[in-house]
Amino acid sequence: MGLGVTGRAAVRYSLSCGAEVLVSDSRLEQRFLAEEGTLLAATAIAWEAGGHSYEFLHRADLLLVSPGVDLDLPLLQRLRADGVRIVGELAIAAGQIDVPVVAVTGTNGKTTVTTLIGEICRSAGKKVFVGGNIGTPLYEYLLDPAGYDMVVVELSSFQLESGGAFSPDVGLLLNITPDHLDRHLSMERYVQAKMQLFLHAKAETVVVINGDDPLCRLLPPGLPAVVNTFGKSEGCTARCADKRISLLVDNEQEEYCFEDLEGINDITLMNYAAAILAVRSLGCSHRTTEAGLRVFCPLPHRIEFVAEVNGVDYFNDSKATNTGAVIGALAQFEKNVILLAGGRDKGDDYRLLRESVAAGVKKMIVLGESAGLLRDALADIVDIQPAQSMADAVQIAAREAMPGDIVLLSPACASFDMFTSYGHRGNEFKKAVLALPSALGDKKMGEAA
Ligand code: UMA
Repeated sequence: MGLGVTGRAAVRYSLSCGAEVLVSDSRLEQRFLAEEGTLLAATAIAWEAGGHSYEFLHRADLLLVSPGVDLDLPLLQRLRADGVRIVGELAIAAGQIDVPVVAVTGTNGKTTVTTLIGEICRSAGKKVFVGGNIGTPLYEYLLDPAGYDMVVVELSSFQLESGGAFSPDVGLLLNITPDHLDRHLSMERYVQAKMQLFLHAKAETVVVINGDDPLCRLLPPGLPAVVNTFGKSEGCTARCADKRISLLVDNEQEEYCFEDLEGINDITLMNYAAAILAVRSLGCSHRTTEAGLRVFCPLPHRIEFVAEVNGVDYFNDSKATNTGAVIGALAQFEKNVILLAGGRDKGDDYRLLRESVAAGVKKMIVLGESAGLLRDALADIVDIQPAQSMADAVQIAAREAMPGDIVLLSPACASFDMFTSYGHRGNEFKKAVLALPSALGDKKMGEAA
């Protein structure tokens, strides 16, 4: 159900298992055929498009849902009641992976920590499959596991919800702040989805959670595994303070010092601490781990420096699709931020931004479907101006900014109202920044005249 990145891999995997495959997709038939015609012709599978019907789906013994499918749909409830087993790719992978599996979830930082763990393990000589929400479905591993000696997956709450008995050898929960509430409907259910990661943990499972985040501590009762924590709080297994991380390994104090590195901030340090706990439990040495962390380059679209134009620094944080991520980004800049935000609303409460916006944002430029919601939540504390497009937003920001200011795209929303992905949105932002005339100051004076 759903023939996107996951669905296409699910089709290939199911065919490789000898299954008879049916595909159901919500896209209108014309678009569906234009986009998926090649796959459909090559596999000769039965399909329906333009929506999901009981009659078609009831023909299945097993229904493999894509992450984007809402498990609460009445249609799915009816199919479940009639005996159709409904699962996602994690449930299929459960018990089928013979190498160590590391799984990373949380509202923010998942992609960074997944990449970090993968890179450190590779530099320790392991052959690592890195996938999941980061982009490559786990089905791809199941289709061709030869040549890998470990798996690192980024997992979203959507994937965990349909995860069945999946249980990683090392599970990390980085933080929980509001996100995807349009799908989960309440924070309680969102937390519950995240906790699926540990529901089937065994005594030997390595559990790594954010010790500073009370929601991360709401672990399933009777969890048999030892819990490792990272954070600034006293008692954390890996303690972060002043660009340093310290932890006890085999009763010996281990120190990681990043004082000499520019650009290390509290968020980076927390991500590093989570990764350290994971890779040390997998046998990577202190030296390899520290070296791996030191060479790690920040990923695109995460507080990514784009350019300095006329004394103004432009940062692309398009990956910030919820308020928690925006709060984290704003914490990196003291003040004088011109914030570009807005996009497709996911049910977040934008009032959560009030404190950070009041502390450091001098102006907000809003675009996309949620522009009105952002204005309702924040207009009494900050000057807000609407923009019609990304290029328009960047030009307004450039006109308003003074040397020393920061222009930050950190949207707090999904991108799908105006763009195909957060990457597309970030690239459009970068394109607009790089197209700014470097002598804009002169132009501004000209306009004023
Ligand atoms: N579709 C249906 N019925 C539905 C919903 C969707 O037919 O009820 C169809 C759509 O028409 C489309 C296809 O399903 O053809 C899309 O499927 P999908 O939305 O499940 O997305 P995939 O292309 O399979 O990509 C998914 C993840 N997307 C989502 O969770 C929404 C990707 O994460 C992930 O990289 C990929 O699997 C591989 O694991 C993206 C994401 O935005 C980056 N994730 C969210 C996030 O990070 O916040 C959770």
